[in-house]
Amino acid sequence: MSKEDKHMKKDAKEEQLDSFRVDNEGQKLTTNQGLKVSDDEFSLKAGERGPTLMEDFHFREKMTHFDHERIPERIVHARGFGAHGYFQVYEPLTSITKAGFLQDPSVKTPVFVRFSTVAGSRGSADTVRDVRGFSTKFYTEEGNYDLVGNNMPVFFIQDAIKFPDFIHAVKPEPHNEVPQASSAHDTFWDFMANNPETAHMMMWSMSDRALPRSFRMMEGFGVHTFRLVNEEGKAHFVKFHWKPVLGVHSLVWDENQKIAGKDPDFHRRDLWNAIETGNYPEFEFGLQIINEEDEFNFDFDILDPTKLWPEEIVPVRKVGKMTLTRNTDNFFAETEQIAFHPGHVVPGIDFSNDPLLQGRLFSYTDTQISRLGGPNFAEIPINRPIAPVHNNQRDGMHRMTVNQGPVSYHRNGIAGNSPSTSTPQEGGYQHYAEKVDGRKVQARSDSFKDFYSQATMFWNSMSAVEKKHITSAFQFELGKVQRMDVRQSVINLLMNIDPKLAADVAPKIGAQLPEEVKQSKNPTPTDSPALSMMNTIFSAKTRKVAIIAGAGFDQTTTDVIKALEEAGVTAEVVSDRLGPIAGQGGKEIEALHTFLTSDSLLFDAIYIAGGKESVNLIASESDAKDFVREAYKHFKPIGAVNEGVAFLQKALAEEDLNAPGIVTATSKDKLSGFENKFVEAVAAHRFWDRKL
Ligand code: HDE
Repeated sequence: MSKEDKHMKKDAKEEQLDSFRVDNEGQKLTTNQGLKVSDDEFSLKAGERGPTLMEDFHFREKMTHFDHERIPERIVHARGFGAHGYFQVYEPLTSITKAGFLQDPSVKTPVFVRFSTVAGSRGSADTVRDVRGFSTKFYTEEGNYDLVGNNMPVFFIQDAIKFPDFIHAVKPEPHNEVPQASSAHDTFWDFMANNPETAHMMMWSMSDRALPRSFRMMEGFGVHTFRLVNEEGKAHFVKFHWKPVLGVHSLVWDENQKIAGKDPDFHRRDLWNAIETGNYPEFEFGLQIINEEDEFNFDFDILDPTKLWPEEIVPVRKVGKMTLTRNTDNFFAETEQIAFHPGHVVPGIDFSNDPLLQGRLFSYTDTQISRLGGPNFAEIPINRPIAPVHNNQRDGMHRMTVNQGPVSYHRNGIAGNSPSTSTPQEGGYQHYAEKVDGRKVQARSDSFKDFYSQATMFWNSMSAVEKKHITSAFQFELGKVQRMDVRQSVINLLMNIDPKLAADVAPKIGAQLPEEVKQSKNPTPTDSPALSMMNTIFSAKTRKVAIIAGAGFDQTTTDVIKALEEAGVTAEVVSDRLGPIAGQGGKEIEALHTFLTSDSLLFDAIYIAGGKESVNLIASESDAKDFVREAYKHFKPIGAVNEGVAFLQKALAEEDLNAPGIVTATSKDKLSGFENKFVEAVAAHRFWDRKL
């Protein structure tokens, strides 16, 4: 954190958290009763070699607390990582919503964001093929507003009643608890094949969106249709979006699998480091808005959570920005204990009848009661609103509030009927008075029955590279499925999305290509360019480059490091040893990694320094060539000058040296401008045209 930030005015949430923070530094060790402890190493025993005595209250208190340190992990989204920040609206949104935090661009609303994977348990790896959760708690002056979204705009199922079934299918299989954090197994694909409403989301989860490079480089979506309501009571349907300022970027599948072993904390480390180094992650807040009168003017049902609103038809209006500026003090107290709920809303934000959303409105409070041990979880510091809380709810496990006075009921005369309700003008929440009329039925609306049009639209919107990745994702995932009939039924389903895709997958998994194709009936746009990650923002900012250098590196090395840093790149030296290393001309750089402690998987690009001595040292490291080859295989930019190029020649096949994204210079004239070219290559991220 920079000096300036440290002195930034604390926001209301931080001030509130201050009263709960405890700093042990310089303090005396005590029991939970505040008694000073004289010995914390040896239990009280009857003689030095005798039995421990029950009387040792300090031992018993310490051990009892330890025995109960764990709480149940979240049933889904168990593995997550969070940070604090703030949100600011660009302009007053008065015409569409009365939500207070969306009115004044000068107001910074404190937020806490938790990113997560869905299927894996708390200790699983970050880089798995999965949907990512993207939950934001806005601590507004009107109470907490939670936007509990994902990094994909649609969902697997249309009705909440299927959620337990879907989650049972995706989680490790119950008889042997295998596989962890993976969808590549029979029950997941059996569910997909038997529930064709999953078709659209299946395409998203087989796409590169399921393999984010960083939490900082993912979009976020509210998924469901919500309502925004203004002061006059007029409502609009909306979809919520988060657009990362750094663009949407992914890793390749091979990298994901290997990083899961090399650095299971890859995403949390990335977020933590970005914030610590002042590279604050930023996300623009976007709205897609549909007038209530237009509800039925689309060829999809706007209540169906397996459908998105193509941005080309309903543009995303960017209305604000969220900046994450502060890491947590304590993972458990903040990230683990935070409790989100899509039903935590403020005046001006309301729901739609999306049957998935309606079910979520029940589930989230319910789950916290077992996860956080009772109904008082809203009193946990991270969950407390900054708005005052007054009501007649009382008691329960772990109650912290000391409510005064005899009255705990509404309506009362003794306390003048306080706490009193508020009119909408005073800020009282009023549900949108939607007219509802219908028979009680258990049914799927006919308007929800087109499962394939948007799945096909998604496929059609992909670039050739993205299509290739999706095809091999299906080949991999279905290749892990043991039951032939399950593999076959997924191919049958794929035929309805794209017969060519089905044809490319089927032979690899020993399945047959059925002749009959049940084409979808509803016309939709053939593609939506906004869905392709090729149309995102590309930048060198915060990319991580490995500088491979040993003692005696040449003088260009520090110029390259400087140029990279000026472009906002993080350059870290990988060498044969850790610590300071001396180069030509008295230059010194600090090696943060060795080939043993690091891997090119953990970098976005690599640079091989020149200097004969340096290159000789690097060449003597047995892992150095693999480091370079793997970066090549993962389409990463590789830079080298002078003797560094000679090393590159040894590491790569001759025909690969002129491949896209290999930036080299040996002669003096070529050296001028090298830094810019290399920075440009880093900004381009990956070079997909390489032959492997
Ligand atoms: Fe969740 N979901 N969900 N979900 N969800 C939970 O709540 C649930 C759904 C999402 O960082 C649980 O506190 C049902 C869609 C995120 O703490 C639980 C249904 C979307 C998180 C729950 C859905 C989400 C959760 C588990 C179908 C994207 C992590 C622990 C009707 C819009 C929140 C918890 C965090 C967590 C239920 C579907 C996002 C059990 C019943 C769709 C990001 O309540």
